[in-house]
Amino acid sequence: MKLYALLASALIGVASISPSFAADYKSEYKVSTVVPAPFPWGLAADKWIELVRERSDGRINMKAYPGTQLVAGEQTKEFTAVRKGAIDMSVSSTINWSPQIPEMNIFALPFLIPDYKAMDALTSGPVGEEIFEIVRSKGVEPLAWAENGFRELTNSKREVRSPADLEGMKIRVVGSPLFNDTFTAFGANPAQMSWADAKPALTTGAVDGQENPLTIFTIAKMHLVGQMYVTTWGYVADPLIFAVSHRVWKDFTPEDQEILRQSAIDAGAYGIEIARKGLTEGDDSLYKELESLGVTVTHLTDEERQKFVEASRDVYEKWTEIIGQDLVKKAEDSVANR
Ligand code: X2X
Repeated sequence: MKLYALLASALIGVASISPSFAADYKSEYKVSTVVPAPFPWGLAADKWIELVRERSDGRINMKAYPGTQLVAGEQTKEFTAVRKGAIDMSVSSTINWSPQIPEMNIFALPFLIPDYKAMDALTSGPVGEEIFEIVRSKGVEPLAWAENGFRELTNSKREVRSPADLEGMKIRVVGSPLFNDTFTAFGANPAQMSWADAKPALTTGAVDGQENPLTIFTIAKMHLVGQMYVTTWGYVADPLIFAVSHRVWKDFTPEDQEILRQSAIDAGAYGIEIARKGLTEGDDSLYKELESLGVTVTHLTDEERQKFVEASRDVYEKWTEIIGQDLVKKAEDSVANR
């Protein structure tokens, strides 16, 4: 008995100094995403997985599960599953987590975020820190930001330059009620559905349009399901968060936690770069690509954009209360001082 105890404590000693014995790691960690590679979102997740594998010498094995298949495609239930440990890790849109974390709606406040600089000022400033604190307090470790992108409006009916053009149009929106309010305020007829249901609905014409970053549009080939009109208005941004459930996070050694975190930061930087490719002043190749597909791309003038800003003002006020006035003020200041 004594010998066993000695042996056991010797083994524990070895375990604490040798990382390969460090812990009882799972043979696979499941990483939830909505879209896979070659969407920038999926590529960012793949990069994270690859970097962690390399840097841990293969000890930490992660695998991407796109289509939010771990929650049967119900992307607004992803956060709860990560929290409970049904999902180990994820690269997630703030939109999909906002039903459980009201503060996450901050990025979807209509026209809060005018440009990429403003998006960066939010994610890498006090707003990002506060959001991470909230996520952490709910049992999920946030590691880094990546990006889905600015969400632009597309439809199969006509060019949209004003709320009047949107009148009565049936638009697929994502699962946060804020999107319903915003599109109702624009005069459209919003229909909430998951990403899995969106493409069939566009194909059959059950809905006329949708809103998503343009990388999603081109890679999903939405012009082939009749989406021939694109309006760039940058009305909301969609950042992504790399996260690990505390259910598994606590099992990693501090060294391995650092590998997971730094790899997420590096994969996030890569993800942001590819999410913006072709959509910047210096490189507008993605807009050109859309035009070459026969898609009408309408860039709103400041005046035209202002009409949408005014139409959504009440929604902004209403949701400021839900998100929290202090956080919204913090965000407005970050944007103003970017
Ligand atoms: O469902 C969407 O539109 C998507 C893929 O952009 C998100 O998950 C937020």
